Amino acid sequence: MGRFRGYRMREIHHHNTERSQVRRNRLFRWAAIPLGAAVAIVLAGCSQAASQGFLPGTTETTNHTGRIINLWTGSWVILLGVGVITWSLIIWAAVVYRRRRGQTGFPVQMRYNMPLEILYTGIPLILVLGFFAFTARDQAAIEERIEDPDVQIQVYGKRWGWDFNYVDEDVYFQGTQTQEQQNGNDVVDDSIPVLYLPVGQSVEIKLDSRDVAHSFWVLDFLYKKDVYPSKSNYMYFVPQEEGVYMGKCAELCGEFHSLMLFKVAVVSEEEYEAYTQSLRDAGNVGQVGNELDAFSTEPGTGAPGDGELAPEDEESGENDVDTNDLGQEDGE
Ligand SMILES: [Cu+2]
Repeated sequence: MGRFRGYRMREIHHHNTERSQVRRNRLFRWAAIPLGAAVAIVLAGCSQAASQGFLPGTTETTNHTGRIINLWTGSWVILLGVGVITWSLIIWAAVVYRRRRGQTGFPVQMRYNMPLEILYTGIPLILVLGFFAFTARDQAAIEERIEDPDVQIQVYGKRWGWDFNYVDEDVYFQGTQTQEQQNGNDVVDDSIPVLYLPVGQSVEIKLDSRDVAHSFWVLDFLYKKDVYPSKSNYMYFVPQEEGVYMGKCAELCGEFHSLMLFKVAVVSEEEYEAYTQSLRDAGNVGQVGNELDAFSTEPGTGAPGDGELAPEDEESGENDVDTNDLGQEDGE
């Protein structure tokens, strides 16, 4: 049976050589559609948004964003190339080898084609190794420690807000949870805590949590990092463009996680000095410490927080509690 069928197919093929020539020309016309679409997408890429793969910010937002955008768009270009080739081959095979009128059963089966199998194995291997190498290269550059940063900031994540210690200036800001508008679906803009950074200066951000795992994510910086209790993480970068950038907690941390917003204001050196001075004038001198850690403030733990927050410490007079003083270490 099988041999007979194979014979019949070859016969049909032989008689139809001329017609299949015509068909092949028609096929090229069909192939032109996906190719044309791909070219259109590439040409549309001339717009700013598309040329950076629809990522927010610009290549100059921080000293890392150009590198991140290149990795992202470069990966997409290669993967779309693979996609176009693969989709074209699938469509081509489906059209050329479709069942013709009068054909029955299976066509001749092909297997153990060494060159093809080497190709199938080799190309993905090269792609995976390539992506790995470029990712490792960029990650190493982004994570590289700045030994002597111009500005040191300590960020505390807490349910559901942020505290900012300006380490060199010895001042601090305690944020609260972002407020929702009473009528409407938006938040009260003024209630979002703001971290100020001077433009063009190298920054080290030390990340700590008072309670659960959070994540510090500035959207336009194209980078986020987990914020853990009892382990410090670090971020190093140079903000290069003045502006106000939205940030949010990127780790589901509880009921009001969605309101754990913040902003990063990248400002001139003078504005930065003026801002930290305003904190000093408001009495926010010193550093917010770990005394407000959710674990150490549990009653009866005997942790360092207990004594400092207890109102019976009358000598110092520091503890006639005004919330701004809570958890403030002796800065001087
Ligand atoms: Cu959070």
